[in-house]
Amino acid sequence: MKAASGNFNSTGFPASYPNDASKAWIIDSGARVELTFNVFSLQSCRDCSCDYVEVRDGPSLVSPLIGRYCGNRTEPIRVVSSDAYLFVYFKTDSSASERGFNARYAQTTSKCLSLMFILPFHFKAMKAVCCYRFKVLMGERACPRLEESKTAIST
Ligand SMILES: [Ca+2]
Repeated sequence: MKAASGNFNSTGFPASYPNDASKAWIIDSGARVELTFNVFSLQSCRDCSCDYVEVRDGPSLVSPLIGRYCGNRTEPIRVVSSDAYLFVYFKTDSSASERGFNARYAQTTSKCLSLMFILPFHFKAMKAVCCYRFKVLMGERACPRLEESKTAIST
């Protein structure tokens, strides 16, 4: 999707998504992009192994993983890329489906905005900033590499 902003949904949304399906979206917004899942309701399984959405910081399935999401979220999931691209992959297994998701993306001019980031696997909300830079922990220094930020997440 090559546009400054746009919307996309899981297949069939707001009706239940199909089983045994997979679909990928590549967002190319021309600038750093903020992606928000406003509605998010997927089957919930341990480690998001049944139905899930993966978001990657770049244009392909080998770009760094930002998070794998599943379950029913009452708070929006927000992700900010470090460049113009995000890769979104939606995968479902052979049984049980939910309503799915509705997502919106838009260019963001903010250097590192404050956002609520929901940790994959832990369902734990924390105040964070883009590039996984934790404002509270790390202050206003430059964005760390992903490895470094994973360390920050786990502490
Ligand atoms: Ca399923």
